[in-house]
Amino acid sequence: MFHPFKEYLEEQIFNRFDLQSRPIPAGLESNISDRGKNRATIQSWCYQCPQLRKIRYTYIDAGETAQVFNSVMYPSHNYDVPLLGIDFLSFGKKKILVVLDFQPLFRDRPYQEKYIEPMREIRDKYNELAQNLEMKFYDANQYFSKYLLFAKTDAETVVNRLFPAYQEYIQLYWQTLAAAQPLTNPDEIQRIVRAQKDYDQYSAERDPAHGLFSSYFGSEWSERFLYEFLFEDASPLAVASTR
Ligand code: BLA
Repeated sequence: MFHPFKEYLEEQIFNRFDLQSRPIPAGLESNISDRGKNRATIQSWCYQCPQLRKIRYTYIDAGETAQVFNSVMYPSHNYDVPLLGIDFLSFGKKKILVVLDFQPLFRDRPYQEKYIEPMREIRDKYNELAQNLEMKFYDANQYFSKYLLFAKTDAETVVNRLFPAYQEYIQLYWQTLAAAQPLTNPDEIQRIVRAQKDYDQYSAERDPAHGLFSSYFGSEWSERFLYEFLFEDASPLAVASTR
């Protein structure tokens, strides 16, 4: 269901950036679950380039039962640009949930004006994909922008609306990255290091996918996948943040 989205992303990053492979810890690149009747595969890819220190994406294919495409782009620490977050999920073809956002590292007004306001024009074109759904796992005010796409939708809308919206958001993201001024002040860079690490910690602790991964691949593998690959700058022992 989401293969064209993965292919578009690959075509974009391969042609636009001087990519280098970024290692994925042994055993986490892929897995196959043969529990019961439903075969599920998970596969991940990870790259880096001067502008983006971590580009990761994962595809889960459990046939009709589940299709998931998930990706995060982490800008290099000398850019305060938001992370690009993608989470497209389809369960049994009936339940389709899509989330796409420039995930802000900071919430102050100038940051918002600079990095989030430009999304507005695209978001307004795709109103049906911005449904203001309530978040059960995450806090919409942390690491989500007000122009995120977040919708429960159907297969037809995925093809006809989500795909063009996705392309527009990605193009805007490349423009944003290209226009960003690299930071040189070590204190400012340290602030980005901390903000991206906080994002990993927050995301690892809230991730609603843990149950999904565990059901297919067991809890031990899932824990490693979360803390050693997806959100590797999070610490599994850290006390839950209260911010
Ligand atoms: C929700 N994301 C979900 C759910 C799952 C995943 C299983 C719950 C769906 C449901 O309601 O039944 C799946 N999350 C994953 C997978 C990975 C993951 C497979 O991290 C990793 C491979 N989630 C993200 C990113 C964004 C994101 C980058 O990983 C940002 C765009 C958003 N996912 C997001 C949101 C929800 C969600 C906002 C709804 C959660 C809520 O209601 O609070």
